[in-house]
Amino acid sequence: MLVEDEKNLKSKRSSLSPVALLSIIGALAVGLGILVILAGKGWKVIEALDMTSPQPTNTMIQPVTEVSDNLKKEGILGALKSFEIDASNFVFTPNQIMVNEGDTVQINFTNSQGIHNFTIEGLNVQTKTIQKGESEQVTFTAGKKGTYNFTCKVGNHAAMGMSGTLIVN
Ligand SMILES: [Cu+2]
Repeated sequence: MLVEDEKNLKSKRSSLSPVALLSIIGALAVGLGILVILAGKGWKVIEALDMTSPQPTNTMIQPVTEVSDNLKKEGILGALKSFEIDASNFVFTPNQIMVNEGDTVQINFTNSQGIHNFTIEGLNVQTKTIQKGESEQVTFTAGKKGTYNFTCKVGNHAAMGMSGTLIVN
């Protein structure tokens, strides 16, 4: 068969000599090899990007809103400071918030995982215990300078990491 084919090619004076055919096949093989190598490198880059960074131990945010400055000037109230605090197993995010003495503090408490509540020791602040996907709002006046712990009172959640700090300056 091969010999016949070669004879046919020669007799038909084909424009593609066997040498030219081999060159093309060789070039295609090299090209395919390069593609395979590039694909491998691309995959490694994706794997590297996929690595999750470690969780920060301390998180802190600025209040979402800072309004009622007029009331503050009038000496009626501190500023209204609103914070979003999310609970999950077993951490509050953020776990540190800072306000000024006399501020009205509004906590929008959401739960993205597990069953939790939000309690501030020594300030008589406590939300209901809520399920995943639920939220609760609690508002209080930061009456006295100091550092207050907030915790989740469910089971041993506080000991497992569900505690944070409210700083009143
Ligand atoms: Cu909890």
